[in-house]
Amino acid sequence: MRTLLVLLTVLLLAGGVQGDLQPQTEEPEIFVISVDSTNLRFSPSQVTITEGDTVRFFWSGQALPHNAVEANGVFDSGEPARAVDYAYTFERGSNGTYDFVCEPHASAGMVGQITVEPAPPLVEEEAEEQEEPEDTPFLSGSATLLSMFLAWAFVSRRHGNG
Ligand SMILES: [Cu+2]
Repeated sequence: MRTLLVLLTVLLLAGGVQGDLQPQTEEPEIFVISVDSTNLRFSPSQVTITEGDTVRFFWSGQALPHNAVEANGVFDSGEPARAVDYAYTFERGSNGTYDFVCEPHASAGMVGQITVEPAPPLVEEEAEEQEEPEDTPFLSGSATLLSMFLAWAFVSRRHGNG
């Protein structure tokens, strides 16, 4: 009988632990910026991302050498090249607007803009305010089961003693 009680308690605890699990935040994404068929435009030239995301400047076999340099030097893919694979991750707190150019072709209009939106609050921050109604039936179900079992155990013990 004690084993059963332990088993029920474990089940109850497992339910409690499950209730503490928070939904995952969105996975960081990678946005690829390449060069379009005109050879003088980024493609896409404008992206909107979220903090934590990565922008990857990626092209190869280009007719002309290109690079991607942020106006304030936040990122810089280096010397213009026909093949570039350069990634920059916008960390939490980096929200804002970032203009970048291809240095050799900036005057030809080879420019772009990255808009970084703030990331949602950290999971830990919202953990306490978040209600999880879907877990309540299971928890209360386990609690009911446990109290019913305890009552039964109590009664049967009294009968045994009497
Ligand atoms: Cu260029």
